Amino acid sequence: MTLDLFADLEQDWTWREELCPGAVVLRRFAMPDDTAISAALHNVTEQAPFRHMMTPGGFRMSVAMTNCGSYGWVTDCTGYRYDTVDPESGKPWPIMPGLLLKLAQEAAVQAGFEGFEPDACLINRYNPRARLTLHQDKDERDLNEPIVSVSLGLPAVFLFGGLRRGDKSLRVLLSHGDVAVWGGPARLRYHSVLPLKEGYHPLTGGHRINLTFRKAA
Ligand code: MD3
Ligand code: FE
Repeated sequence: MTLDLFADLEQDWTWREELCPGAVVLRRFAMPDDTAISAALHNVTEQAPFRHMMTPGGFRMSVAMTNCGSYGWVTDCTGYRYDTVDPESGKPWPIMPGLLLKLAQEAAVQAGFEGFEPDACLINRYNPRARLTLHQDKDERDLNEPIVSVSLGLPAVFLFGGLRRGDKSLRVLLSHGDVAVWGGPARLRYHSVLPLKEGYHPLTGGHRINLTFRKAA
């Protein structure tokens, strides 16, 4: 009796929330590895520091970004693309840490996407008031491949829309350790992140970090 009770309690550290067909949030899935993830990220950002990129429209992004993996997502006055080289250094992006790759693949399997082999990890850093305006992720070559997102640090309100820009959206709070996976019928849904509220998190201080694992090529 007592042993069964402990078995149930031990399974409550993570749970899943289906947002719609093809999109699921694995709550706190990354939490057991958070310090190791943070250490791996520090190593990446030493080689490829966070920077505020420019949109093709001439705006400086409020979210600071960098990448690891064979490909990195970049934006400049000429447009959006995936590039094997960091334009700031002229060097290849840092290697995707094995721990991060494993986490993304385990999350993909949990969400029903077997055989996910991400070759790009976009790393977003939100300061207070930073936000991401409504967009679709469609710069990847094969849109049948899912995307896995890992949220760390301060929570953010994520707006999960439909397949058309004007569709009504669902508000989802993404908190420390939450992993979202979307693909299939949800792959091209519009989404945005509301301006980050000020706060303090023991792992990230005054920031929110979001990692998105993609198969770019
Ligand atoms: C999209 N990042 O980098 S990922 C991006 O929190 C990006 O930094 C956001 O959008 C961030 O392109 C959000 C979380 C997410 C979760 C579920 C989704 C994005 C989704 C479901 C459908 C489409
Ligand atoms: Fe996105």
